Amino acid sequence: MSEIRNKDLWQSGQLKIDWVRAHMPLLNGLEQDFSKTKPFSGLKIALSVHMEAKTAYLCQVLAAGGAQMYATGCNPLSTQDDVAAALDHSGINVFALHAATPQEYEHCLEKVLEIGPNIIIDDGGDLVNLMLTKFRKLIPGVIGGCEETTTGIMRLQRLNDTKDLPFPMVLVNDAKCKHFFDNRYGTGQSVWNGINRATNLIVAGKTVVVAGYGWCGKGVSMRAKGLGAKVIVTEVDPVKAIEAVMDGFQVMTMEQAAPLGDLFVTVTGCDDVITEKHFALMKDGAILCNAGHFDCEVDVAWLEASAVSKVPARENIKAYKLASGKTLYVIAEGRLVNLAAGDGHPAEIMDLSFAVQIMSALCHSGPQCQISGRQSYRNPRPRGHAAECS
Ligand code: RBV
Repeated sequence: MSEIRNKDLWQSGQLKIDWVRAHMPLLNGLEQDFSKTKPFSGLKIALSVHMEAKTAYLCQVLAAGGAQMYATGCNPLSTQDDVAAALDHSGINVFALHAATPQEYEHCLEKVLEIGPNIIIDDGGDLVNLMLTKFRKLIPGVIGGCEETTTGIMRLQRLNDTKDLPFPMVLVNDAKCKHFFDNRYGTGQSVWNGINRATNLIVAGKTVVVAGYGWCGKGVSMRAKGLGAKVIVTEVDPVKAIEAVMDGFQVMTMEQAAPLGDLFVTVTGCDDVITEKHFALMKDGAILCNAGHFDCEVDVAWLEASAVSKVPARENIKAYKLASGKTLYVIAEGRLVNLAAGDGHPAEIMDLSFAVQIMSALCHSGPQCQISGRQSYRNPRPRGHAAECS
């Protein structure tokens, strides 16, 4: 039933899953419990999360709990085809293709929804959005769901405000055990891993501009400083801007930072953070990337339309030569660099995040925790497991 690029890749994917499994003790414990208690027995779960090894293991733990799993990715570039093949090989329905076109990406989301899920596990909000547009007739079968990330929560909040959210969603990102660690230390490490793998350049001595000083921006800035960069933060929220100053960073507007930066990282969750007016001010050779959930922060569309030439500079890096004669480099099409040019957050971090995710899904799984209504829910306290959250 799966739709993946190449089933023959499964052994390489299996090695990746085996490695992370050995570093995810919370999920190991849940897997053991679930194989006896089967809390998701009889329930269909549709999952849209970055399709790499830790996510594959998450799917296997939910399946060990009795869930019928239907899994897809949540970004065309974060899907790893060998991992998708290994997950399929383990008997789970997977619909995910690396470098999917927008049509293929939506098709995969449709495949996991058309089975009529009871629980939705979403990262970024695409699955819920499609459920509410193309699959409304299946809404009565949905008990509820969970949302992994800040951007998805912002989308849910808008639906909740207009009373258009027809089932409860647990906001996993709001758990302290999620955003304190995943957003800050996870993003802090994985973004630099992605940038370093993509560029193979020294960070020490470079001027790095980090746009956004939320939990993710804090982590990216802290690790840039640790690698020896001169760090400039741009931040529109005045309180967070003061926090960045107190943490020892230079804070200024993107207009002021644009001519100074060697490397730019956007991590705001907002649209159009770096646009034409900033490109015009940048140094020849500046490198740009994004770590926010969607590829809307760096205006890559403008570069695509306006560059006089665009050529690959290295795997995962494209060089845009502008009419002014300067060249700007964009990593991974402006898609989230830690997953599109790396393997995502470290296993121990995702162990914590996915344990919270599983505890949240459990809230929808049985009569012991009935929640109803048109509402999104702050993360609940887990019952009797190690993943303490707020
Ligand atoms: N994230 N997942 C990974 N599976 O390797 N890495 C990061 C992984 C999640 C993280 O929890 C964040 O909230 C979300 O991706 C952004 O899409």
